[in-house]
Amino acid sequence: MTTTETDCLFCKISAGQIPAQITYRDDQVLAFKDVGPKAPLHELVIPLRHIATLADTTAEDAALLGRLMVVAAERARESGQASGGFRVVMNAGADAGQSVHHIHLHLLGGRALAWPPG
Ligand code: DGP
Repeated sequence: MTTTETDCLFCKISAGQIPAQITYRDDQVLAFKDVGPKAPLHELVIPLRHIATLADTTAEDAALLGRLMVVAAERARESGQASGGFRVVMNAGADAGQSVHHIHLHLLGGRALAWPPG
């Protein structure tokens, strides 16, 4: 089931109301290129269902969260840009720098990635 929030940027992207470079879509998950890429490969993987932050998830969301990871891995493979490795990260809340309040995995690759992130 998909739910959308009127003011949510990523709900608007999933509804086609705001353009994005879509790389993957199924009945629950969407992936698209980040508008300000921080690596040669930088895509966002989101659920179609609006969930504001990872802190709002419960055990009922486990399968959906797993699907986000599986899609990220598929995109890493299919992109051809992550043979040396890749990273998936989800910012949750203000201190982590979450700026769009619809959960999303960042898929980053195509260059060596420093650790730890800032
Ligand atoms: P975060 O800071 O973790 O909430 O990441 C939000 C990401 O969303 C950030 O890397 C930039 C990206 N972003 C923001 N607005 C847009 C947009 O309109 N289109 C696309 N494709 N990405 C966006």
